[in-house]
Amino acid sequence: MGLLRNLLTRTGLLPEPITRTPEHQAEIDRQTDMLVLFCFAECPYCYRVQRAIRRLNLNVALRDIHHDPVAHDELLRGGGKEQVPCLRIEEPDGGTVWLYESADIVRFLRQRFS
Ligand SMILES: N[C@@H](CCC(=O)N[C@@H](CS)C(=O)NCC(=O)O)C(=O)O
Repeated sequence: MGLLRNLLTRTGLLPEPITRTPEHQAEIDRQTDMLVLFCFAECPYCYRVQRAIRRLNLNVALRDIHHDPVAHDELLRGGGKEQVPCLRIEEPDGGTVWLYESADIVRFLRQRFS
């Protein structure tokens, strides 16, 4: 592990991902295929959610609305507002939930994937 990475991990800035058996991770990966996080790089609330994603070792697709105009339009049309972070959840029954608020997104991810 590099020095910087080591320092960031020890100070809690870069949380160590939890580990799972390959089978369990594959099942989690299958479930997280249904998730997309709309965000942008300079947003501290997005960083908070991305830390949780890293900690929980989730493969969640990221869409940067400042660099992806299609993602920007999708968020606005689907979620109803331009605010990030927003987690798009495609439910097994075909429904779609647009979950705003970093604290609510982190709570959802922890409840579902801890
Ligand atoms: N309370 C929200 C705050 C999110 C927020 O303020 N995001 C900013 C970017 S850092 C944003 O999207 N602002 C544009 C807007 O609200 O329309 C959270 O915790 O997620």
